[in-house]
Amino acid sequence: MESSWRWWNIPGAIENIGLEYFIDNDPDIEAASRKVLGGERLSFDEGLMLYERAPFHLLGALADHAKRRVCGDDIYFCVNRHVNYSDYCVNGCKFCAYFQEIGSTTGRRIPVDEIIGMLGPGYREFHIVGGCDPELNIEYHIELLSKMREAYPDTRRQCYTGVEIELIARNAGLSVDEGLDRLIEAGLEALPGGGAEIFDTEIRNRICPKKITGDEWLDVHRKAHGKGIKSNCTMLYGHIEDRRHRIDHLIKLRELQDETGGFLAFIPLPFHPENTGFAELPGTGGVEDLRTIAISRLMLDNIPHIKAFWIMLGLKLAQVALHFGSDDLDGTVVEERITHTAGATTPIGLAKQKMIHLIRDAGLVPVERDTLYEIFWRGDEA
Ligand code: V47
Ligand code: SF4
Repeated sequence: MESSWRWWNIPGAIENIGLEYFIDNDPDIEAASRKVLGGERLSFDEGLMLYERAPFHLLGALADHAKRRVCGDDIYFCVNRHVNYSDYCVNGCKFCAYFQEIGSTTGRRIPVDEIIGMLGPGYREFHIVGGCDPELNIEYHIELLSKMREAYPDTRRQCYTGVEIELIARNAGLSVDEGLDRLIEAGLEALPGGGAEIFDTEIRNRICPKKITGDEWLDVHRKAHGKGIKSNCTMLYGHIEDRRHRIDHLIKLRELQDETGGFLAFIPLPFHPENTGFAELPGTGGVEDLRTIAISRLMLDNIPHIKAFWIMLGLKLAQVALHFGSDDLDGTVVEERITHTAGATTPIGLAKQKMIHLIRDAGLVPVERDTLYEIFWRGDEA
């Protein structure tokens, strides 16, 4: 399946491929495309211009080029399991269909031993997140982390968004630094990327006014990186923000990455409106999803991995995204409640063999990884 032919490797590639088709005789698009091909960083204006105006196939080809520079034909996946330990949340974000008011009787708050019973052998990662539930104190989380480590020492523990870390620390009367130290000591190995939403203050105040600010979220990750803890980052798009807010968000992530180098992967999350405070919004279309993945790859020239989270994109679009700048399908997941309560129709849980098949079917090479991108198996090996 693998072919060594790449249009950008041909001398004068842009001209050869048909300037009029790809570049559309637009000197701005041509100049920005040449920057990408030359490995130069895009500015805010260049990013926004490409996002808005670049022909669809050009944007995809540029992102694919940038992706291949980092990892060639490799596409990563992880045999992982998500657990949402509590639905209760004090933040009540308007875009969230998942949370339950504290005190309601319909939520689920899972005792530590029950979570341990839900896990099992064979996973490379446990991805543990939940609502901001003040009734679960830091001792609960310390017990959870240490019991996971004891029961499954070889499975990576990627737990708690920056938003949860801040709440867990504050409720224990600790600083974020001290809270992180306690959790790391108990077995925390990496932070997932949730809670970033959109950093722009005006938009953030309208979609999640009670959540920590964008700067505070970035600071939790800065502090974690300073302690040698790697993390992911996300962006929730397709609600009331526009493309300028998205480019601004990507640049803020890029700046922190320049400072710390601690982000492993970026995950763009398309908004699912069902059962949320924005149920009247239409949600994103597939073309916008692919354009967003592509521009993320182009702007985030210092974050190695861009995930196509199949749970939110749908399996087939996630597979196509592997040709638009994504190099990672996330994982088998097993249980995911946040998007499914908001109307995602993807199956919950995907077997490893199906993931391998999807990647191969895209003409690419499946590579099994853990949270920290340690590699266990490559699909081109015997
Ligand atoms: O922070 C909430 C988002 C995030 C909705 O780090 C919604 O590897 C769409 O961060 N429609 C949690 N999105 C999920 C997340 C994640 C997922 C996969 C991998 C990783 C990783 C992280 O889900 C929340 C929020 O931004 N979200 N509600 C909704 N209605
Ligand atoms: Fe709570 Fe997270 Fe939902 Fe916001 S997105 S209401 S913080 S569970």
